[in-house]
Amino acid sequence: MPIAVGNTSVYTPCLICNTGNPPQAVQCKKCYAPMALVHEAVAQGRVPQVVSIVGDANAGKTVYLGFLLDMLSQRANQFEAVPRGAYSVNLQQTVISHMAYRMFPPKTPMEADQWNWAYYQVCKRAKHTKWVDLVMPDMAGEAIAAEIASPTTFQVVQSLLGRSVGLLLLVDAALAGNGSAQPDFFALKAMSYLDSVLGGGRDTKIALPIAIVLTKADYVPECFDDPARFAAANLNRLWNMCDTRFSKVKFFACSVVGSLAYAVGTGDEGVTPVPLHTALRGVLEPFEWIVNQL
Ligand SMILES: Nc1nc2c(ncn2[C@@H]2O[C@H](COP(=O)(O)OP(=O)(O)OP(=O)(O)O)[C@@H](O)[C@H]2O)c(=O)[nH]1
Ligand SMILES: [Mg+2]
Ligand SMILES: [Zn+2]
Repeated sequence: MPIAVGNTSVYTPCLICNTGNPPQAVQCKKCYAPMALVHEAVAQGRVPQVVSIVGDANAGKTVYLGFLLDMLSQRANQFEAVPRGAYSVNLQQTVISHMAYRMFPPKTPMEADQWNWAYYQVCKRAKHTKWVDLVMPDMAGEAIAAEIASPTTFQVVQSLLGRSVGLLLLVDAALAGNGSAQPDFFALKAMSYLDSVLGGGRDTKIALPIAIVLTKADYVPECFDDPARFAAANLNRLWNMCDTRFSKVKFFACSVVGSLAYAVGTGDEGVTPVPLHTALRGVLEPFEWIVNQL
């Protein structure tokens, strides 16, 4: 869908922020989204839907998204997923290969031009098979926090959230269960930011489907029994905000490791958790719920 600007040059609008880019551009010059998203969407003849994954730094976004995409490509629970473009496989490959060496993947860099983007065609084999095209970027927690603290510092975050048809908000349940108020405050800020970006009126609740995923639930197993109750008790500010302002919110618990060891270095690098084996619990459910809402 190239658009003509002036009468000489042809620019391609970015799928995420609409900025015109030269046809040979690899990344959008404004938000760094891969221009391959646009080319793929043109080839498909359909505009994909964006599902964003947000959460504080270290909440578990990269690990979660990597495993989710891998489960989808392995046809978990009758899902089928086709990556559109080889770049879409990078994130899943990074996460799986690190975990095979018993390491968690590295922290996502703050620079948006280094984020991994995944563009997948997903469907669930059922009576009425419905394919959905999804774009899911792996954003850095620090960038999300910076944008929430002073809107427009990371324009791409705002453009993405404004374009999203569903949202996964990841919250560190282990921290919250340990009595830290940080996850609650971050999530509360994120929801209030969303409230203003999506611009709901005072009396109308926001209908965007939001799955709140309580990560690292292996540390707090009671989270699996009743995630909503865990949130009401340990993330009370978030829970109240959701109740007042958002109409489609559901809480989920998730964990990707079965057992952990702790490695202590000789220097001052501190203690590193070593994932001894992978045991996925609750990874697919939040995603499936979002897809069912679309
Ligand atoms: N026990 C446990 N730890 C986890 C789990 N998922 C993630 N972690 C830990 O959380 C850390 C951060 O995970 P990431 O996925 O890199 O977090 P992130 O949200 O992408 O962080 P940024 O890239 O900084 O935004 C990992 O290095 C692990 O130590 C889990 O299911 N169980
Ligand atoms: Mg990350
Ligand atoms: Zn852009």
